[in-house]
Amino acid sequence: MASPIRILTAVPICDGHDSAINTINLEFIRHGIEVIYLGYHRSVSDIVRAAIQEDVSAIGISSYNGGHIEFFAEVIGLLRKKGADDIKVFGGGGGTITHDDAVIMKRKGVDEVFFAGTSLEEMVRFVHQRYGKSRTKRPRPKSFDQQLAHKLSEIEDAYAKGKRPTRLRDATAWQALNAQRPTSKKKIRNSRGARVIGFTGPGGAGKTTLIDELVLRFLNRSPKGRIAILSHDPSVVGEGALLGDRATMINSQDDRVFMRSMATRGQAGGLSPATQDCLALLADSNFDHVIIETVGTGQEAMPFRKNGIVDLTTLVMNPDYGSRLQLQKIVMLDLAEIVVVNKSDLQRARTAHAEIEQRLEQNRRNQHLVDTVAKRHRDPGVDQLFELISNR
Ligand code: B12
Repeated sequence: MASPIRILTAVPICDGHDSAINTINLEFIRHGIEVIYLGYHRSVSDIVRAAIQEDVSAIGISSYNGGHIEFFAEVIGLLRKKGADDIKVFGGGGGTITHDDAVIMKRKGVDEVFFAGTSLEEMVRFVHQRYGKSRTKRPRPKSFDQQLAHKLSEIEDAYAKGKRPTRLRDATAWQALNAQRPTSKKKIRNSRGARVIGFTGPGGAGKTTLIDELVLRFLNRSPKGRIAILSHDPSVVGEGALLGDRATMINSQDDRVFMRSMATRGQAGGLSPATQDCLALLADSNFDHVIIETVGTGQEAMPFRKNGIVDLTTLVMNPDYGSRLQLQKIVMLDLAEIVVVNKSDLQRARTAHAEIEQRLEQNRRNQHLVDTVAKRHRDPGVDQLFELISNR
């Protein structure tokens, strides 16, 4: 089995027409494609950075507000400049892109432009045919991020073929490359280098928004620091996946943040078969912190238990977990060092805090309980969580 095709989709800057791409994304994932969705109102540099870090085969742009000839050309130009012209560009924009425009766009390097009336089936077929072949001849990476992205793909590809990757073979070269990178690392918590912080919790608790707010604080506090995020979303029937965390992460669209989205590819429990090796590579890569986010998990999940893959575990809860009895069943309440009640502006949050506090007291483990409202800028609860994570 080869890895699924990975593509990035986005809507350009100053454009809020996302309904078309939302429909197209769902059709792609139903047909085995992994789609990293960046959201709307996205700049050329955000799109190219994400495409390189995610090591996608192609970028699909949906453009309705005009300026498409220039925008598509700028994406292609920046990909070339960054040595990533193996990443192809295609897209559409209904009737706003004329046939004459499309001729110019193709001359400038766009693979294909889809017009009004094209069936979803036709677009899926195009992606499978054009981007389905494995990319054997990769360009020589021009940057650290590009090299890292290629290596993460190698690990995922090896697992897709049922093998464990042989990445340790060139570990020395990797370490030498790493040594050239400046780092502001102050804390070395483990032999691998970076501190690995795990975030887990039920779907909809606000993990992604919370991580994005923590990243903002990290970037402000460490003007030269770098952070990596390994984010997971579930694969669906048909083996595609909508990897949508980037669309929520606004502050993390920054050159000092390396983010990689992973699909679970059939593994239960919140992570992918390749997670552990990918995480080890990131932890070896001179980031100050590595954040790992699981998919939304259930009561019995213990995603980070295996081989102590994280240094610190944070469980993010929604105040609406049901009755107090439900708390007894959530295994991570016994294991997490930090428990966050996010959305603490909701009516039930005070009761939730009291009930979870009582539940944690039974453990006698000195666990921390923090209330946050991640969607609120400068939330004091998120500040408190950031200090807690930074100082532990
Ligand atoms: C729905 C819509 C809206 C909705 C958007 C909702 C949303 N969340 O997306 C709302 C009402 C919010 C809206 C707002 C505006 N809109 Co409007 N909108 C449309 C409309 C009617 C349909 C677009 C659409 O989604 N079509 C459905 C898709 C599935 O079909 P399609 O467009 O034919 O696309 C095909 C292919 O191109 C392909 N495709 C499309 N994208 C991609 C991407 C990839 C990767 C691939 C493979 C294929 C592909 O898929 C389809 C296959 O058949 C168009 C008019 C039109 N008929 O195109 C105007 C239109 C795009 N809007 C327009 C305008 C002006 C606006 C506003 C500025 C209006 C205003 N003054 O406020 C705002 C701006 C919004 C913003 N923030 O950017 C103009 C743009 C004019 C231009 N560029 O020259 C249009 C053309 C209407 C018009 N004739 O004036 N709009």
